[in-house]
Amino acid sequence: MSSERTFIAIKPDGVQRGLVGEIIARFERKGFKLVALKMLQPSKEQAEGHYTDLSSKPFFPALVQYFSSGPIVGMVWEGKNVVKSGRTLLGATNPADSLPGTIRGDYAVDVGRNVCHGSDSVESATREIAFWFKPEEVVSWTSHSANQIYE
Ligand code: DAT
Ligand code: MG
Repeated sequence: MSSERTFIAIKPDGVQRGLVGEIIARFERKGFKLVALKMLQPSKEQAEGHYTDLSSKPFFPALVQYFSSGPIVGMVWEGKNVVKSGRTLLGATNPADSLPGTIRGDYAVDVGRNVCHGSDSVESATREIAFWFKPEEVVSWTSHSANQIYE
């Protein structure tokens, strides 16, 4: 069984709109395993560090302002192909293009308020998990359901 991991965050709009439980439930029901979780208020510096690859984009200042505007819920989810599958659960970056059934397709309208973040590659996931979590905050555990989810 793969132990791939991804960093998923519920952004300030998702927290303010009461979507924390809904988003966690979608990853749980899919069959992925939660291995780390924290609520925190990102500083401007943390927001800039998280989105460092986008620092040259025109929307970067607004993105940083938004991401640091309220509490977020950061999580690490584990499972087979969880990086790519997590992106599928989130939906396209711009909610105008996100399909119904995805989180952004169901709950968001504007690209600058798209409710959730998910790592876009295994390399990004490794960097983001290390950015937001200490190693001891990520818990390795065995799910009772593992044999029902993986063949
Ligand atoms: P994603 O969050 O799907 O990985 P991204 O990494 O390209 O997308 O961009 C990070 C966030 O920046 C995205 O969730 C919303 C915002 N963003 C992206 N493109 C944007 C744009 N053209 N205008 C405004 N905000 C944008
Ligand atoms: Mg991204």
